[in-house]
Amino acid sequence: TDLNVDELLAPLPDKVRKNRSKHIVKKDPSGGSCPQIEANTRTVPGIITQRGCSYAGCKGVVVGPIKDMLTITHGPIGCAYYSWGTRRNKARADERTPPEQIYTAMCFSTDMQESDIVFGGEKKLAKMIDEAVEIFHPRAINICATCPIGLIGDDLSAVAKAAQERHGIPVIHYNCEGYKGVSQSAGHHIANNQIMERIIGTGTEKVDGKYVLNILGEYNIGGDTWEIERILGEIGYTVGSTLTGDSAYAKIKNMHRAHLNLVQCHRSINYIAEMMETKYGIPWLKVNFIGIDATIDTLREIARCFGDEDLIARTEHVIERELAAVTPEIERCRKVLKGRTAFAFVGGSRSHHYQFLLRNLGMEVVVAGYEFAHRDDYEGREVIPTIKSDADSKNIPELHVEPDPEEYRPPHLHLKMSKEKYDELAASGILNDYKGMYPDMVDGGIMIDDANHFETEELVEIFKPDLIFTGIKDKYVTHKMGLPSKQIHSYDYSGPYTCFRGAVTFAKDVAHSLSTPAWKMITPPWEQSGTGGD
Ligand code: CFM
Ligand code: HCA
Repeated sequence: TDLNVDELLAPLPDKVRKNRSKHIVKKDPSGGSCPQIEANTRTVPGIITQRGCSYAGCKGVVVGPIKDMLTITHGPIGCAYYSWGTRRNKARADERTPPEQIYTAMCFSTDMQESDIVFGGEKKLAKMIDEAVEIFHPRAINICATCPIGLIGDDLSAVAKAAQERHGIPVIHYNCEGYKGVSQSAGHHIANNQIMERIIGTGTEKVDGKYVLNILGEYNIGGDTWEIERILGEIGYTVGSTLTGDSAYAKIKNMHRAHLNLVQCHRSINYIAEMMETKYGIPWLKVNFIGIDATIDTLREIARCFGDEDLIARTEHVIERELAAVTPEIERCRKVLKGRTAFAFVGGSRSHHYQFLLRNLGMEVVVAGYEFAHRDDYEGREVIPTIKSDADSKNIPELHVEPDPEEYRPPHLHLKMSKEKYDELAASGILNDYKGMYPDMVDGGIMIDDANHFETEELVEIFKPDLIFTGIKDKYVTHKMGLPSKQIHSYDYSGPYTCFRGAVTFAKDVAHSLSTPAWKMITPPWEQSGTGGD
């Protein structure tokens, strides 16, 4: 299918058409680098997009999953309620965190009322912190701001500081008011800054293990992290901490003691990866545990980073064993799915990652888009210096970090290799880099940033995909069009989808979804006669 972007956008008003055309790029079949795509800019008001807010990115995505921190949403009850458990970031007790110190299944909010909005909410927040400490005795507290808090000017920093002195535990505040940026992305950055300044590096424990890895940008949706940890553990790695799936304050503070940072979701956590590289000399490796071949490539690259022959041999052994266990089931599903096409519309990294898994099943993503990624997630990190900052991006402070006088060590020492060997590895380009989604798109495929409902419907008409990845806002719209949709944020109550076993669970879910005759029985409401259009 050859898409004519002008035709697609023709029904829109001139100004909107001009704006939206910059957010759509086609993969050039004759090769060449990625054309510039507009991203991380304001959505046209009135357009129905899937984006969320800065609070969602900070509380819902990055800090909320830290299981032993009691996270308070300062604001009216709605924001807390709608970020309560819907993301399916799982957590369980472990050797550092007993069950009674896990707060992720609970919901804490100051429940601001009209009089608090008028007279200020600082006293209410301070009282709530006291109450929370008295009842739960948490190790540390997060306070996340919602829109009205910034509007009425509550001084979170002062309240947090006073509470920290009163109770002798860290009380960390996040000025992540919903409007702070154009999407969730702003909230990721705000959360990254505070975690870096207030948590990482404050621990003094040595983390045991010859090869200690952190997993950044992995949130344990549906248990994803646990499957990754199982595989890494069997190869012989120690996972120091994740950020932030099933993570604990008690571990995050010692993250600077790891040897290598793996980055699964680049969008939400690249700031910390980069800052830890500068401050501690810990290199980072972009990984992908979604898809069988992607997992195999990732495991081989991690082993290559340390260059230890034993580790390389154990890696191959685990790959061989896992592959043998899943291949028959994958082949069965592949028979059903081969040759089918899909759209992938997710937040800021899965639209890329899941292309590998679908390819293993014989499927191809023909249209892919992120809700809130930046140009580098599409075009690769080399474009970062050319990204124009605007009033919205200037809203988020850039932290300035320097090598830590005590804790910095050059990267080759972290990786336990000679300077020469490290230079060779660095020259191969696998460290500290992300090439974005474009190189992995199918020839002629479409990348679309911040797609809206109008464009989604039009694109479905044109490409007639067999499957669409969506979130909750677009899922049912596409169902009504007779198109199977996979909720690829929450996995529709399924998962884990990572590594080898996860690929089988995913393959079965998709094969079931595409084989059901239900889709053929649907007549969309707008094609039914006599409904009066309601
Ligand atoms: Fe990263 Fe995520 Fe995603 Fe994201 Fe999200 Fe998510 Fe997502 Mo929903 S951190 S960018 S802000 S991979 S919550 S676990 S599924 S939009 S593609
Ligand atoms: C968020 C969280 C979300 C929402 C998913 C959806 C998630 O962005 O605030 O729209 O269905 O994964 O839970 O992305």
